[in-house]
Amino acid sequence: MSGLNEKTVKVSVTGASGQIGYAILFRILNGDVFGKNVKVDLQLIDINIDKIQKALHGVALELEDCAFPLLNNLTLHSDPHTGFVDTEYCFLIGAKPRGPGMERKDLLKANGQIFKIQGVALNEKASRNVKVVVVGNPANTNAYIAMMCAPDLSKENFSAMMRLDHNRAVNQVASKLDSNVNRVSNICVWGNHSPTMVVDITNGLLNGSNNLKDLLDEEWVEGTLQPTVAKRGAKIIDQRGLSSAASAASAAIDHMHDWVNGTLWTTMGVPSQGEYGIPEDIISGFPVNCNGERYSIIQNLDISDALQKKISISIAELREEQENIKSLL
Ligand code: NAX
Repeated sequence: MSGLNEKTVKVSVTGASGQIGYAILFRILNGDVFGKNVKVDLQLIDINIDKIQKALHGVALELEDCAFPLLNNLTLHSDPHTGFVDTEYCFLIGAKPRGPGMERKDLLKANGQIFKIQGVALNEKASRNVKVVVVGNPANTNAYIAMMCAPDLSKENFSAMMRLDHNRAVNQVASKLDSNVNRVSNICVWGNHSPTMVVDITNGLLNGSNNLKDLLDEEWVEGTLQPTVAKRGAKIIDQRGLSSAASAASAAIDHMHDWVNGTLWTTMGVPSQGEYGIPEDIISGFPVNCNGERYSIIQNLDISDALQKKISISIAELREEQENIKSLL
């Protein structure tokens, strides 16, 4: 008896030969998202350039060499139309990096094209219940583009990764309070995955009952927590010489894990339906809970005027990004 049940899930990963791809695949096949008894059909996608496809084949050799019992089938692709066939869980990681002299809006357009093609391919080929998390930057707007290019899928199938920002905030708070991350809950990061993101501890708890607002002074929250989270990516590039990869992969694992298995409270970038005054279809960080099937935005939270003002700045940035890619849709 293998101990494995009959369930097999179909998972697609784009940008699979990149840094984050290299860090995430081994975790997926270790059972960190779907559990230790669920087999995985893994569809890896990267661009059609010899060097990159060769690297992808190299990654595949390593995956085979791990002898993961959960690996049911492994296929390699350069076309999302083949890589997304029947996919149920999709990690959209691949994106163009910002090149020298490239403006943010040029990057938006270049990556917008990628996510347009991928949205169309998901619309045609993916399972109707596919869960998509976009990691490739600018993640929120890329997720918006893919969502808008997949009109036959529910908008709820699409999300952007804000979990790295969330995890960074939780870690900072736990370490400030000399506690453990699993004792800190109900923190959220609103807005865009960019330096305008807004860390919100208003409803945060320590040990499930002590309000973070009573334990952390406002000066530290504003002057240390918020900028530390907002500038963490830049600090990692400065120190490591490369952008965050394993922590980003870990956050994507957490994001999908909680969406699939359920959670009482986390942050996901999901399309607004007008909640908290955020315009419809903007993909913003929201506090959500998940019941194992679907996520729900947590409703009726108190938002102070000061917090609302900061969220509005991040939402204005997202609207501007949408404006920049309007011609693609
Ligand atoms: P790498 O440059 O190491 O890898 C990117 C991979 O994507 C490459 O293998 C490339 O060939 C592939 N790719 C490019 N276009 C593609 C396409 N059309 N289809 C399939 N694959 C394609 O970058 P990496 O460090 O892995 O980062 C990937 C993305 O994640 C970047 O856009 C990065 O900015 C973003 N990040 C997002 C984070 C978040 O919190 N949302 C945090 C980490 C990371 O910065």
